[in-house]
Parts: sequence; structure tokens; C-alpha cells
Amino acid sequence: KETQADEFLRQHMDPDTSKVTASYCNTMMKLRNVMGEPCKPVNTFIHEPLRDVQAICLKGDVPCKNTKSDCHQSSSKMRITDCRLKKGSIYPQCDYETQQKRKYIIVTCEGNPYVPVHFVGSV
Ligand code: UMF
Repeated sequence: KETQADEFLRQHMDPDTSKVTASYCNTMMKLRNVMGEPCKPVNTFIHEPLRDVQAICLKGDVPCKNTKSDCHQSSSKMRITDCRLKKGSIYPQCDYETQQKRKYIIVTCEGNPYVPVHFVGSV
């Protein structure tokens, strides 16, 4: 069974990609099997080394806006791609806009080792 940590890797990690094209999100959302029914509205991929993303859990505690337990914010901006569902897009034709950004990211972490399990957002 896929752990929450493995799910985070599948849905949010793409360290080896630096430049993305306009079709990146449509390709990746399918390839990583992120498209459920209904289409997932927003999903972010992170283009930084895994160790740097895992390190976020060890510092940078910030309050969570939702109910999730323990939020951590990166101390530096990270290269990310936000995939946003286009208006009017209906499952199974989930059509995504690809937006490359450099922002601080916020994750929740769990377990031992204490690793990222949810992507909360970017600021
Ligand atoms: N989410 C992102 O991927 N990026 C954002 O900037 C905001 C949200 O919050 C629910 C889901 O929205 C999260 O799922 C996250 F994937 C996505 O499985 P997760 O990571 O908790």
C-alpha cells in the first residue's frame, strides 16, 4: 500500500525538471496519476532536490490555516510548477494550465522519519 510519504513524492516531486513547457501539467497529471474524479483543481510539482524538500520538515514551523497538524515553510524560494484546472474542464478531460513559479512552499510532515506528507500551499 502506498504510504502518505510515497503519495507526496508521486504527486509533488519532480526534481530533475528545470524547464517546463505549456503541456507539462497535462502530461504530468496523467503520468503521475493525479487525476481523480472530479479533476483535482490545483496540484503543485516541486523542482528541487528531495533532500532540500525533506529538510523543510526539520525547521520553519508556521501556523496552519486549516486543521492539519504541523506546517513547515521553506527557508528559501523553490522552483515549482502549479497545475491549475482550466475553467469548464470536466473529468475525464482534465485540462491544466501550467504556471512556473519561485515561491516559499508550505508542507505538513508526519512519521518517523518526519517527512512531507501534504502540500499546503506557496507564498
Ligand atoms: N494543492 C497543491 O498541490 N498546491 C497548492 O498550491 C494548493 C493545493 O489542499 C488539498 C490538495 O491541494 C493538496 O493535496 C495539494 F495537493 C493541493 O494530497 P495533498 O498534498 O494533501
